[in-house]
This record gives sequence, structure tokens and C-alpha cells, in this order.
Amino acid sequence: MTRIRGDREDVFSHGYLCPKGSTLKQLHDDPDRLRRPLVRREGRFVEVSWDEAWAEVHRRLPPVIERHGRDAVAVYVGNPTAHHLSPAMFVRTLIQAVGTRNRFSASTVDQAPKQVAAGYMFGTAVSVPVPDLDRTDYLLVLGANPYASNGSLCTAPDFPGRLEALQARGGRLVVVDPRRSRTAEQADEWLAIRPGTDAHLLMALVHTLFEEGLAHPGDHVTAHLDGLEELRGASARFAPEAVSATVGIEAGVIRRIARELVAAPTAAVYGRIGTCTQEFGTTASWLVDAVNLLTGNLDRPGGAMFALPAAGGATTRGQRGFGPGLRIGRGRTRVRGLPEVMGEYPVVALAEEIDTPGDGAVRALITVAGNPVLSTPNSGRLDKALGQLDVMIAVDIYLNETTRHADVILPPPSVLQRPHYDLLLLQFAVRTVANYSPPVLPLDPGQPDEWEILAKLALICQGQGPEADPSVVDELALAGLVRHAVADPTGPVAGRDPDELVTALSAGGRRGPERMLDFMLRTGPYGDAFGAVPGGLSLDALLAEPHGVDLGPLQPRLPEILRTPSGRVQLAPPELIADVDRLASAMTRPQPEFVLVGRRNLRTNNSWMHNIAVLVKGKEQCTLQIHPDDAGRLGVGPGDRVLVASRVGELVAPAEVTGAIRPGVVSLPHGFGHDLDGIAMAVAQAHAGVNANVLADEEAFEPLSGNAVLNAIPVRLSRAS
Ligand SMILES: Nc1nc2c(c(=O)[nH]1)N[C@H]1C(S)=C(S)[C@@H](COP(=O)(O)OP(=O)(O)OC[C@H]3O[C@@H](n4cnc5c(=O)[nH]c(N)nc54)[C@H](O)[C@@H]3O)O[C@H]1N2
Ligand SMILES: Nc1nc2c(c(=O)[nH]1)N[C@H]1C(S)=C(S)[C@@H](COP(=O)(O)OP(=O)(O)OC[C@H]3O[C@@H](n4cnc5c(=O)[nH]c(N)nc54)[C@H](O)[C@@H]3O)O[C@H]1N2
Ligand SMILES: [Mo]
Repeated sequence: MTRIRGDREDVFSHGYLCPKGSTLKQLHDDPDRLRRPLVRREGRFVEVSWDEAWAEVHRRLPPVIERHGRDAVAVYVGNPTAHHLSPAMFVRTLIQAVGTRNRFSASTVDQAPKQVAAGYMFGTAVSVPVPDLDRTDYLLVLGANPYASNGSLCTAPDFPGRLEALQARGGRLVVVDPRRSRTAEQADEWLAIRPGTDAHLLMALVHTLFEEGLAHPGDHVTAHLDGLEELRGASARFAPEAVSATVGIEAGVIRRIARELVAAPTAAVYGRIGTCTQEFGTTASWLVDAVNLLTGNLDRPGGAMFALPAAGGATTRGQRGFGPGLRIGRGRTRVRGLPEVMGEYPVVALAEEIDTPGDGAVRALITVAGNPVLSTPNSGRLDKALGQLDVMIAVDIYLNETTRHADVILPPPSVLQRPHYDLLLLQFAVRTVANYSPPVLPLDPGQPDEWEILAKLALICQGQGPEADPSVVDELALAGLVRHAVADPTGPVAGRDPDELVTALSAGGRRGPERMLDFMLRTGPYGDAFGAVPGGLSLDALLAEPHGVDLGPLQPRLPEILRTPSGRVQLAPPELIADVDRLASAMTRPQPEFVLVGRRNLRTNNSWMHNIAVLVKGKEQCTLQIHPDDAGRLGVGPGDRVLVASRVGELVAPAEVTGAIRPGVVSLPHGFGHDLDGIAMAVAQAHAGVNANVLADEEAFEPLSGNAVLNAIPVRLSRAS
């Protein structure tokens, strides 16, 4: 391996590569990246063989289950599991094998509100409309900065290039953000919203559309629509003139934006992290799509459309047009009684489930690709709580802030040693593509793949012992998938012989995630259905197309996409309508003097790519952005140290005095704070920064999805000595 560059012939990226992608070689070569398991012995980590590591897991974990029951083991699943085939296929198996209700993930510090809103409106947690970036004439972006993040729940290589193409074809880009982000700078208009008030702004847009007679969903939607009048009623209290002081945007501007969205030939509204990780995240996420719908832009080219993923999509399976819909609250957490959401509990409850003694307390934790000590609220408390666990097992590539609490760290292979197919992210892609990349490098001798690690952990939790063969789990999981598919009367392999399908899939010794992927491709909407559709997709077909297969722009999918019990779009879900009073009452609340919001930098990836020198070199990235007026009042100059305190914690960060932020708002990126004892990431430690989540409050969560509130955190500021 000498260099990494983009593939110009790739059907989707056309060679575009993000700066982090081009550093995968450095990640692979990073001497701190774990190659062998670590076991803690007398307080110190020692490298051991895989056999020793499994023996240790077996010695430590099953006794906790025997003594305290399965709920005493919690599982936390982090962000990289969404980007790799192995965990995408095997994490669920692990969780089922542990058999615990205490499941947590990064979803509830991220996109849970968007998923809950989409579930209520359209029927599944992945029925999330994406802006049709390449064809739209007008894009309204709220709480996203794709020039740094490249977008999210909207998969589009070179998102910035696509925005510039929109402007070049005469389109308009409007950005709503308390910071003049790089995306806001590029935009035709920047609206410096007061943090946490996007739902109010969107409600005022909805109000205007109704009041001015501009609400026209279009016949293709109206035929399948419930709730228009309920939404009109709910928006009555939110005239632009009524919300203007709350959101900090003039009423006239709000009305104009509503009219522009309708007047544009096509338009799309896109809301992301800033609209999700806040007090009204689910409401804002719902209203993003309500505005898309009312302006006639839902499910039409140039508007907000549903992807049709080639593999593994929950919206491409089962009966078309109807489904069970989304329900939350099947189970509540022990301490605070927070509701289950999408099969897991809100991560704001993790620390208290460990540190609150009593029956049902969590005593063991398995983390898979997660760093909750840096990424979840009140990190200080969680950090302490992890120290109280009887046992912790981490599947991770680094000894970092979280895994330093583990008894055993099990490292998966490097990203270059693994196959890739973007199973989850292609469910939100702006174009239909299918692309498979085989591993660049072979596994090291004796190195298990990540799926084998997860499968072996599952077997040990099931009492099968450290010698158990992970391929048993693979066979069972595949058999389950196949059985399910042949039993689905509406599916492409209904009534086929499951053994015949398993035999076909296993040809050439194929196994693991790749065999499952082959199955998902072949039974997906473009699949070969095991010979029934000649020329259809399969893994072999993708292997023959190393630059990927382009299946074209997004197509309208209503009503087939729907999986609501009514078989209709629910524009006014009762759970959201019932919460509108809370939205209204927030308008009369006193405002804190300062609120904290987050941000991302181009050369970061949450908490874990700071050990790559080229990504952290240069100007300090972990700074407190503050408006010159505020800085002046506090006597703070550029680079001065500022004490930032919240209800739960405090830290000191260097000031970046900038007019590119709304007065009364300060901003820190998350994922820093690498100065804790006992970690082994030399480069990151030398660029430690501070952990913004020391300030985030675990008691502040969004009630409809359980998501953490990470933006608009009330803080007090002073100049540090
Ligand atoms: N204040 C604030 N907090 C935030 C956010 C915010 O905007 N503001 N954003 C939130 C969001 S959107 C997210 S997604 C979360 C992320 O939260 P987490 O998922 O908890 O954290 P990451 O920083 O993504 O950590 C990923 C972990 O996976 C490990 N890892 C990397 N590659 C692999 C692999 O291939 N296999 C395995 N097993 N491990 C691997 C890394 O070493 C690291 O420990 O943070 C959230 N926290
Ligand atoms: N370079 C880089 N790329 C990444 C990541 C990374 O860490 N680094 N993380 C990845 C992950 S896990 C995710 S989830 C995505 C997230 O992708 P994005 O959603 O684009 O995330 P950010 O770049 O943090 O942009 C969020 C913006 O919201 C603004 N904001 C804060 N509070 C509010 C508010 O109340 N209202 C409004 N309207 N705006 C607000 C912030 O100022 C910020 O500019 O990025 C992904 N891509
Ligand atoms: Mo995320």
C-alpha cells in the first residue's frame, strides 16, 4: 500500500474522497491501533493471544449472567457499526444472545428523533425522505453543515459539490444555523436561528402555508394522506409574528421563505444534527417533512424522496403499502422509567443504570465500536460509573477514554482488511447505487474478522464456552434470514426451498457477512431472485463491476413505501400533536444568557480519528467560538481561556472570537478531551482538547424519542485565570 485515492470511475463518488478517507493508510499503520487483544491484569493492560482473551471473557462474563440475570449486562453500540458489514449483520445476534433489555447506542445522541418522526409518518424507522440534491431548485438546510460533515441521513459523495451544482443551475441554498458555518457562508442566505427553536420556525412555515392558501401536497400525496386539518389546527398558535422573538428571525423573512419554497419549481427541506439533538428534535424532524409535503415536494423529483436500497432495506420488504407502524415504550428503564425506542433505551440513562444500586442494576457492559465517555451526556458521571462495573468487554481498535475501563479489549481488523458495502447508509442515498469492495489486504494470521468476534461473544453469553465455533452463529443467522424470506408470500423467493437457496449462497465457500449480503442483494428490489430475474443483482454481479452499479435517480414510491397501519401518510401523528403544548409553552420561558451548541470539523470524525497526525496538525480545532460582543463583555480576547460551566460540569477552553456566531451562543466541537489517564493514543493525547459532553446534561432529553439534548445547553461563562 502506497497511497489512497478516489476512484474516478466510481458510479457514485466519481473519485471524490473526504480527507479522512485518504488517511486510511495512516489509520492502518497507526502503531496505537490494537492488533492483538488486551486483558487487564492487576490494573495494567497486557497483550494476549486470542485464546487467552476468549478464556478471560468466559471466566468473567457468564458468571455475572448466572448470578444477576441477563439484564445485568448492558450493551452499547457505537457509530462505526453503521459503516461496516460485520456489525451491521452480527450486532443484533450478539444482543439477542446476551438477552438483555439494557441496550444502548449512539442513535439516541444522534438521529433517533428523525427515525421516530419518520416511523410515525411513514411506518418504519428508516422511512426517512432525503433531499433530491441533484435535481432540486431550492434547498433549505437546518442544523447541518455538509461542508464539514458531508451530510448525514442523506448519502451523497461530495455533498458540497452537489450544493455548488445546485447554485450553478440557478437554484437557491438557504441555511438555518446559529453559526455562519462553511455551508452558511456558501449559501445564498443565512438565518442565524436561536438554538433549539427549529420546531418553532418550521411550525411558523406550516402556519404560513395554511394561512396564505399555499398548502398543496399534490394529488400523488393527497390520495394517501391523513391529518391535514389536524396539522392546520396545531399550527394556529405559531404565526411567524408569534414565534419571531423566540426563533430570532423576522416574521417577514419566515413568510418569504414559505412563499419561496412554494414558488420554486422544486424544493427540499433538509434538517440534521442541529435539529435532532435538541429539546424538540422529533417535532422539528416531523415538521421538516410536513413542510416538504405541504409545499408539494414530498415524493417527487427535486423534492424530498424515498430511497429504494438494493439490499437490506426495511422499506422494501413485507407487504407493500401497509405495516405495523412504529411504536415506542415497550419497556421502561429501571431508574427513570425512560421509554424504549427502536429496541433500545436512551443512552442518557446508561450511567444511572450502573451507578444506582439495587435489583436490576447493570453490572457488566459490552461496548462495540463506541466511545460513550466522550460522546454521551454527563461524561464525568459515566466515566465514574464505568469504573464501578464488575466486568466490561470492548470490541474496539483503540485503548481510549471508554475502553480503558474494559477488562478485555477485542480488536477487529483494520478497515482495509475488510470487505465493504454501505448497507445502512445507502438506505438514505440521493441516487440508487450498489457497490461492493473486497478487502484490500488479507487478515493477519490468526486474526478473527469482526463478525467472528461478535459471534464468539454471542456464543460465550449463551454458555457455549470459549472454544465454540463462530460459524455456527453464521449458519443459524443465514438460515433464519432465508426461512423468513421464503415464508413471505409477497417476497421474490416465496415458497422456494430454503436448503436450495443456502446451497446456492454457499458456493465457493462464501460465508459470513458477504454471504448474507449476497442473499440481501438477490432478494432485494433489483435482485436476481436466485435465477427468477435474469441479469438481476447478486454479489457476483457486483464483483464483476468494481466501480459499482448505478441504478439511476430516485423514483416516486408512494404509496408502496408506506408501512403505517392505515396505509396512509400520517401528517399529524397523535404523539406529536399531543406535544404541541410543550412547544408553545417554550415561547414564554426566560432565556439563559448563554447557550452552548456543537459543531464538526472537516478533519475529525466524532472521537476516534484524532490519532492521525495529518488530521490534527495545524490550527487548534477544539476552540470555544464566541461572538466579539460577548467576548468583549467578559473581557476575553482571542486564545484566552474561558471557564464554561453547566448544571453538571465545567471545563476550560480557548476562545475563538468570531463574528460567525450568533451573540449569546457559544460552540464547542465534541469528541475531544483525550487527556484522561490510561489511554494509549499518543497523537490524540498531544492534541487533547476538551470534552464538550462534560457539560451536556443527562437529565435534558427529548421526551418523544429519548434523545439527548446536545444543543442549546444553558452555560455560564467567565474568563479563566
Ligand atoms: N456534544 C455532542 N455529542 C455528540 C454529538 C454532537 O454533535 N455533540 N454527536 C453524536 C453523534 S452524531 C454520534 S454518531 C456519536 C458517536 O458516538 P460513539 O459511536 O460512541 O463514538 P465514536 O467517536 O464514533 O467512537 C467510535 C469508537 O469505535 C472505535 N472503532 C473505530 N472503528 C472501529 C471498527 O471498525 N470496529 C470497532 N469495533 N470499533 C471501531 C473507535 O476506536 C471508537 O472507540 O457522538 C454523539 N455525541
Ligand atoms: N468531518 C466530519 N464529518 C462527519 C462527522 C464528524 O465528526 N466529522 N460525524 C458524522 C456523523 S456521526 C454525523 S451524525 C453527521 C452530522 O452531520 P451534520 O448534521 O451536518 O453535523 P454538523 O457538521 O455538526 O452540523 C450541525 C450544525 O448544526 C448547528 N446547530 C447547532 N444547534 C443548532 C440548532 O439548535 N438549530 C440549528 N438550525 N442548527 C444548530 C451547528 O452550528 C452546526 O453547524 O456528520 C458525519 N460526518
Ligand atoms: Mo452521528
